[in-house]
Amino acid sequence: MSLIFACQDVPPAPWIAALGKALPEAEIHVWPDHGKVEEVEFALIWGPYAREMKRFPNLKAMMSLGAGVDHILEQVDRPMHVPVVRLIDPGLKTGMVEYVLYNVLRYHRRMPDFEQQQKKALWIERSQATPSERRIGILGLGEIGLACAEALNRLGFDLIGWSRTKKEILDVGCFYGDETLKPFLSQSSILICLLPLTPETEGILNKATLAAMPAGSYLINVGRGGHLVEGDLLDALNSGHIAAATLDVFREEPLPKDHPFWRHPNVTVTPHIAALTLPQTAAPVIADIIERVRAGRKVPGMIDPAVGY
Ligand code: NDP
Ligand code: OXD
Repeated sequence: MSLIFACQDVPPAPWIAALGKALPEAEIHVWPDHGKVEEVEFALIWGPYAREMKRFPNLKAMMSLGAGVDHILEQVDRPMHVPVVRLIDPGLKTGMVEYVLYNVLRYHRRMPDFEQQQKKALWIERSQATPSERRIGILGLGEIGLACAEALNRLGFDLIGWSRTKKEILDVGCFYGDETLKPFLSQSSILICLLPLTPETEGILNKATLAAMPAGSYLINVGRGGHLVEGDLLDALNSGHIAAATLDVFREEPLPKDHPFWRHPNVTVTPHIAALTLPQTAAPVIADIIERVRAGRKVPGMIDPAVGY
């Protein structure tokens, strides 16, 4: 059995080492090397390589190197009969929880105000809210949204979440379906986007939905750049309706040097690092997926092409 590692801008050496340990019997090739085409059964993909996988007649699964699979599904000329699997990786989840907690606490404790004050040597006390007085909305209550909700709950925040299907989660006010989106947003004083990018969620953070949020609220987008209509956010920031935004993902990555987000005083930009997929935690997950696919067992993270995630 051989596995192709086709991942853009990801140094392969640590992956070869970790995958070699988790899958001692596998032959691992780094794209464009692929050995004998008929021996390739699995592909690990990050970037625009799904269409290239048509050349492998015995391919059994295309695995994303991350939680998102938009980079695979957008390639409609990929081998459509081959299942697509996302990673449900404990290390990735921990990284996302850390990033979300850090940024929620930064806004909750008004750190951007103090950062601005320090620039002018201003000693000004500001009002403080308790976590229970702060209602936080999470768009997407999947693997990562739920892990963030649990962590924020432990700090005592007042939580609401929005998903496609109905949910009941202890201490989280659950909304589902398109018709509840605006009521959900109208209560989210910090909004965290943890949706997958699909035709239904593309551009979901736009003029109308940002306007539905309370005046002076905050946005943290860690889903995908395609969720956000960038000009609409700039307008909402410039009018003061949205107080500040932390953006980890962008329509164009790397974010172009002349993009206004880089220099906007109320925008924090990070270069798609909310969580990196780490070889040491992901390799055992990948080995488990391969074992399950080969045994014909249920595979966690199997994508339903009909819903797009
Ligand atoms: P999951 O598939 O586990 O969860 C997705 C959630 O979004 C589910 O709750 C789902 O609802 C909800 N959802 C999907 N479509 C809709 C819709 N049309 N309307 C309402 N809710 C919807 O994904 P993960 O939690 O693992 O990951 C989420 C995303 O986070 C990834 O797709 C990726 O884009 C992003 N990500 C970003 C990273 C970064 O470094 N910036 C790192 C890792 C992930 P339901 O539960 O009803 O199915
Ligand atoms: C992911 C990501 O989807 O890092 O895992 O964006």
